[in-house]
Amino acid sequence: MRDTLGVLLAGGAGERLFPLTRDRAKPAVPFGGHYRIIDITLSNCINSGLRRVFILTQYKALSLNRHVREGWTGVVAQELGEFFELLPPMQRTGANWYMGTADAVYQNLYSIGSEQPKYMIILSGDQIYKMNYARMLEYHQESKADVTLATLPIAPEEVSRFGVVEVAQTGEIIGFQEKPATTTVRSPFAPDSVDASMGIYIFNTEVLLKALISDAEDPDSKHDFGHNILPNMLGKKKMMAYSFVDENKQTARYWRDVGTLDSYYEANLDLCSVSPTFNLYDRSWPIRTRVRQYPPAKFVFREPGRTGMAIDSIITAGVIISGASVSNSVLSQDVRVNSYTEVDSSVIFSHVNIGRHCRIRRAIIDRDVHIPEGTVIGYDPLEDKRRYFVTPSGLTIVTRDASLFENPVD
Ligand code: ADQ
Ligand code: ADP
Repeated sequence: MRDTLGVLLAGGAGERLFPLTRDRAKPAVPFGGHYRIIDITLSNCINSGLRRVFILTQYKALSLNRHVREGWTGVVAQELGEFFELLPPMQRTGANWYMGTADAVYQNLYSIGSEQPKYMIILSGDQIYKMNYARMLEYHQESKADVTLATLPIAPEEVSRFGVVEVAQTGEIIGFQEKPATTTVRSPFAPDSVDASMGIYIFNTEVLLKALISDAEDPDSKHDFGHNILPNMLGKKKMMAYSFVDENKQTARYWRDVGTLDSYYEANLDLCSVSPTFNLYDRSWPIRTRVRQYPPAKFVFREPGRTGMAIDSIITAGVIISGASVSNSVLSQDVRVNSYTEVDSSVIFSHVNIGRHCRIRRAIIDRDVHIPEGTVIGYDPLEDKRRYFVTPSGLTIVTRDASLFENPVD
């Protein structure tokens, strides 16, 4: 991995996670209490021995920048030439911001070139999975590929969200379609499934650089890996599919692009179950984050009608559950839940204060929100829709500017 440079694409707008991405980039959205989504990929980098990573940001990057700077730039040995470095668009090669994923890499050719890596691995900042990139690199080297794409099987109905990879028995890639409406392509290894690109690519550096330079000159290009760079290499370069090996060690392979509010919510609630599919507690594959200093979590009061307790939940530091009950929920740092309140199946971001006598169910509550005494969320869809953002599946998203919060009580 010493010859490999990571480029982590962290600039997507994350529109389908709106309103959680209204003020922050998707990789900066909190996950599992005290993590951000990007921590999962950065942890994979550390655990794989990938210690030189450029993080390309663009969209609403303040919170992301702060998080990476405070939590990650110091964890590698800078004296050994290792780094996790943020690269915002600086209009180096023109007046435009990054146009597409390939353009984001192209605009940083100078920084990349000065590292002189033999291989480059392109990663995405918004996925939840555990992967050892060193295994993928070994496969790339052994198969003498120019490009290797990580793949995993998906159901044919899902192809419109993915790059579809047509693979020969040998593992060689013979076709690629970015997000087709439908496809007749099937996996040679699992005939009911389609091999999908995970958006994770290893390139021999000179192959990628040449492709980026010629793509930049193409006025019709969207400058995107999936739409342009990869299809243009078909038949010209040796492209291999690497079937994802999961370090999570559960029965089914776990990989989620937490792209929608529903999938994001489910990935969080999964962590609360007795046997979660994504294991945060495996010491052989630690997930790290920037941890701020907070006092320990505290649970107080036990008397008829009010018990400070939480069950089947992830509770982080600084939380106080005072005479309230919390179940099946994820609570980020410094949350307060006050007496006679019930919180169920919800994801609560940091510094939220929930007043007394509230009933909250199937909600995501954004940071700093103050929920006034007696608020009911998740029990009356019409009422919820009047006041908050409600998804078609009935999840309620409470953001800082909900009109309700102009007049905080408690
Ligand atoms: P998507 O995830 O839909 O598909 P895209 O929106 O291009 O692809 O995002 C890829 C990554 O790049 C994300 O992490 C995003 O945040 C980031 N990004 C997007 N635009 C950027 C920009 N201008 N600057 C910096 N970063 C940017 C891709 C592949 C598919 C594959 C899926 C798997 O194109 O083939 O199947 O990933 O999720
Ligand atoms: P997010 O990404 O959720 O917007 P950050 O953690 O990057 O948030 O911080 C955003 C702001 O919140 C910063 O200005 C920070 O100083 C402030 N902040 C963080 N923790 C606390 C706290 N315990 N009390 C008050 N403000 C805080």
